[in-house]
Amino acid sequence: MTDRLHRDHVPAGIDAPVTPTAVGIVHLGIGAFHRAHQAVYTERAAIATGDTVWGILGVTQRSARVRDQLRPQGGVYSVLTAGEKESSVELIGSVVDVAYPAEETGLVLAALAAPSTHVVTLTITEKGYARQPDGSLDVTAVATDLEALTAEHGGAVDAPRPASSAIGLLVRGLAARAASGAPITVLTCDNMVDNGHVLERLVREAVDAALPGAEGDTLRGFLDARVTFPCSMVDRIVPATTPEQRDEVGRLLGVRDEGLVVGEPFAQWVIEDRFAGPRPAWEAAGATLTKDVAPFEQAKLRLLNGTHSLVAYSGWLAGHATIAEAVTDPEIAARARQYLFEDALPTLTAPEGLDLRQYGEQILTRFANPHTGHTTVQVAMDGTQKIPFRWGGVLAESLAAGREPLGVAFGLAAWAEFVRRRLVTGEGVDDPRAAELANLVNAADVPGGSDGLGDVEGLAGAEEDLRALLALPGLLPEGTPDGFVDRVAEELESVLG
Ligand code: CS2
Repeated sequence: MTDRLHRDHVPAGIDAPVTPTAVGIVHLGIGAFHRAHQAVYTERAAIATGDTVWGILGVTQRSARVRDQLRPQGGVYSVLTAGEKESSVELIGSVVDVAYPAEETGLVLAALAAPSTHVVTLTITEKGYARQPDGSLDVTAVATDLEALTAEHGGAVDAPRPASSAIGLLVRGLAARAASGAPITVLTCDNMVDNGHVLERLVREAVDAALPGAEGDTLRGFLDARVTFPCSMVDRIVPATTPEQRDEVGRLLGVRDEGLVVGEPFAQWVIEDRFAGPRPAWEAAGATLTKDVAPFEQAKLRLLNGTHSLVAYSGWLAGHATIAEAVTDPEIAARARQYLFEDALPTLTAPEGLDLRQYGEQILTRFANPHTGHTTVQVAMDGTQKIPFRWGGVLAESLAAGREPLGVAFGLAAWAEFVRRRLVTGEGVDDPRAAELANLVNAADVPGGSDGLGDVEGLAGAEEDLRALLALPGLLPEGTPDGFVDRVAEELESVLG
């Protein structure tokens, strides 16, 4: 089978995808998650309303892979929904094209400035925000884009410098748009507390760094008057697609789909209703538009993502390749429940109409779905970026209320031991702060040649490394007492099993 899926020859027997008539959305970070989530809502909203002006220009920052998967297919791809009992495939046409800024920055800047574009969405993951441990913008990480912004200021340049960061690209695009002053909404869909405000602050810091003083006034005025940064909560479990899944769907469709993504049946999107201009009718596809996203966002981050991380680290240490396997291990399940129901749940205020206990149970059931194939290493990546948002609030608020969150302590011990063991064995840690982590772990252990377990140096050595890792700036909430670190250290034994 050599034929490739394409917009112009869709296989028979399957609903044709939408054909957008304009680009209304620029999406930064077109990975699997966006394609299985916001792009699906956009597709279904177009089907429900008949409004086809909300085509998406996807932007892939790190490599040209997604562009090379989707451009030859005219942007069309399929979504495999992998349920407990049955699976289904649907075609999505809302993505019109994908651009790779290393080669096509001009295309993206033009789309961000175009009057037909009304919304920028982002799924660039926590690390994409170029934040320092204290939360402020890491200007060195976006330096080349800030220099380009300074150079571009005062008019479009013929050949814009390739953008090297998503935040930098966004700010340069907003600057290009400020010339016409057309309103635009910047909607982040990443798993961060208060995500819209975080992004707005970073954008403003970038503007101040590149255009300090009066030359930045037009852009600042544009941001004040014409740009909004709503918060949102997104939810759907979307693992990395495997070659086997591509083959399976290829057989089903009769054509090869290099852009296939896989997701669980559940999906949720809660969006703060604060748009600067027109937007797709995402509510027609099941999204919730609300004044206050915070309670939904907190419940999701603390209950779902927090439990996910705990299951990933402890599951990987126990030898489980997938989340589904890990969460059905009785010892890990007990710890997941401890974290969910004893630590996290008491720190939350239920959003209207949501029963948090049921929500927690539903999360455990979703994790146990074996058909998504979500791996523990995938969820374990970028721990330093995720942990503060997932466990930080639970930890600080529990301690302030006089409770010791033992599930959090177990999770942190599992994270530290995961990091130590990956470093000792030479497997490495997939984390933007991996070099700092390696420096913290006792140099004598790395690279270990031994069997890579606690027995490389015994419990005492593991504890020393754990204490060093927990001292990483920005990991634990400020003011976390030493007594709690002792608690985490006490959990090491159970983590080591
Ligand atoms: C996961 C999330 O990889 C991770 O860290 O916790 O990607 C999770 O699957 C999604 O947030 C679910 O909506």
